[in-house]
Amino acid sequence: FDQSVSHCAAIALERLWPTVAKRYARHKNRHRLPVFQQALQQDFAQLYSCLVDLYGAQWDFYFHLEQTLVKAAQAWMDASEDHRVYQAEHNDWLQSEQTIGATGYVDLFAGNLRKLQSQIPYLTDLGVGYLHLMPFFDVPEGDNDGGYAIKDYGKLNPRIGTLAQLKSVAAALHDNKIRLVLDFVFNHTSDQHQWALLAKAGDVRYQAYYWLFRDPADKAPYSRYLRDIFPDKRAGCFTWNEELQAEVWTTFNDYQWDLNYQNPEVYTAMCSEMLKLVDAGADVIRLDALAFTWKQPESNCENLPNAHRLIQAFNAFLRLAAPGVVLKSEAIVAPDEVVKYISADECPVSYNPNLMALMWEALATRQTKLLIAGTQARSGLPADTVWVNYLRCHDDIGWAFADADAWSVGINPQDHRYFLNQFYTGQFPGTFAAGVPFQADPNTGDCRISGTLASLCGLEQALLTGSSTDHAIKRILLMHGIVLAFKGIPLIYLGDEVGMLNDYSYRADPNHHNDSRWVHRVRFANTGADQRSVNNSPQNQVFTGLVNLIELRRSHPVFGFGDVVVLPSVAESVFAFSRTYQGQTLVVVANFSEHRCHLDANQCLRLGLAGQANDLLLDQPLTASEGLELAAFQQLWLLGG
Ligand code: OTU
Repeated sequence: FDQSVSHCAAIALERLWPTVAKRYARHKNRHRLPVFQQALQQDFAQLYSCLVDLYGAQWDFYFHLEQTLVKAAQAWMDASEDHRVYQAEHNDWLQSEQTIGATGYVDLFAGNLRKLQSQIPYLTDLGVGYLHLMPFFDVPEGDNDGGYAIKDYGKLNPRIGTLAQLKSVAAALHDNKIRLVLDFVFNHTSDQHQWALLAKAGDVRYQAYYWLFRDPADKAPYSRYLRDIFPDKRAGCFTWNEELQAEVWTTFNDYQWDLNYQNPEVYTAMCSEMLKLVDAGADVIRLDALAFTWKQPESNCENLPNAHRLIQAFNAFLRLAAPGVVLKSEAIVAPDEVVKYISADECPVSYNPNLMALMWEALATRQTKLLIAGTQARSGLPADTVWVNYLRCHDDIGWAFADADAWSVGINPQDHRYFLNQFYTGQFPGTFAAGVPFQADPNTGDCRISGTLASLCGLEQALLTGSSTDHAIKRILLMHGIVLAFKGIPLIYLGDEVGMLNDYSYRADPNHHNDSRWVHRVRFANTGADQRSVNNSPQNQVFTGLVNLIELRRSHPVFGFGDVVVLPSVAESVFAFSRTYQGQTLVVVANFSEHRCHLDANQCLRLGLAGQANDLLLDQPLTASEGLELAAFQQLWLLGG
């Protein structure tokens, strides 16, 4: 008797298919049924295999399997033709040099969805083809973690707009070749979500949606192993609830209740919630806080094998329900853990926190040895997957480089993180950075960093002290340049393109004062963006410099599909990598120091530079055999034949 997964999946499908076929026999899109059936032949086994691993031992497994299949079928049958055709287009755009990413808050950037629609030309001028908007769903008034404590995934925050407006924005974005990225906040819901309210009212069915502990002894096998994610606000990951007379698992804020994915009903219910994002027009779904979704006793409950299995189950579901929609990983964890989320079967798209943290590290130290060591082994990805490279986002910066990489270049990682925190919070003598600590942990001395790109690069300090802004602007453009030249989707945090500075007004806001990330969540109108057309203003220098970099990237396919190789160290402050595509080679050479740096012919040779190459940035040929000169924070984009 063959009990292999594929065999069992085939039998399960044979048994379940008649239910689906019967249900949609008279559906207006019944002509789509055969295509769905074909897709199932190919992809059902993966869904089945994930669900067997996660829930196979539950007495009602078959019921949940059927539910999942029926939901996928329904999504497939009901989808509008336009939407489906757009989303099913080939995913080449992920790798393309044309794709520039941007991210921001609807309310901060534009006010509301209606006004956002009129800002689309601003985005297309920047070349944006990927737009991640922070969650704008129904949330409790007051503190709601910037939209990450959701009450209802099917309803919008009325200040932002209506579902109809969202759909019209999505259609307008698609008309402009901009893909829409929406958050699936699936690790937790708000404590005001209908499920949480029912749980509090005593409904045991919904109590089983969350992690409730009435007896501290039940909690101990978990709590002993967990680290504090928001130590600033609360010690431990649990919150006492009066109504339930129990502690609730709350990894983040006390009003964000972790969902219990051991319960298969939570998985199927969340599949439906995810489809609401698809229905609204999402092309990419960002899996928020995905590392925390599976819990297991005697483990730290981060990055567990079943967290991967769960994400794969969502991926497999999506492949059937809405092929073409792509999952993006938000694992801001150790580099070796980050890569485990990236594959065609799990998340084809992922933030690149390693590159991000290491670029800031190099900028502080003016040394690139850790940046080189940390990226050399970790930049290549499986086919059809892609990094999102970024400098800033709406969150903090954590020093998520690998300890082993630090040791390999003679750096003590613990001490170094302490130094970086001192440096970026403006406490290290001679620092240029104006950042604010986030979640400082008095027990470990650990913290993370808030602040805008420009403030962290020294623009705020230069303007405040009336000194030259030259180096700060060069740092900003160096950082943007690397992200634009590296392999992956470059992501701009809206406002950083005009050098926005920290906004300290959050300190007077009762809902935000204890969350320093609001220092870099700035109303677009307060970024000085209108100064970008005033010649030689800092905003103008940053904006025009960035636009130039973007235009260059978008005019050379090597920036898209070209494989990346991080080159060996040739000088203390130099970071170099090459990209090759269709016989063309690009070598990027960047100086992370304010001191000029001369590379002689030998050093150039070690970077693979021998004859003449054209520097795209200076728009002139350079002859490497005569050596190369790099000014303060200068980068060269050398294109050879
Ligand atoms: C995410 O970030 C969101 O991006 C945050 O804005 C939310 O506050 C949070 O989840 C809760 O929904 O701790 O400081 O990977 O770095 O998931 C940011 C681990 C966070 C965390 C990340 C989380």
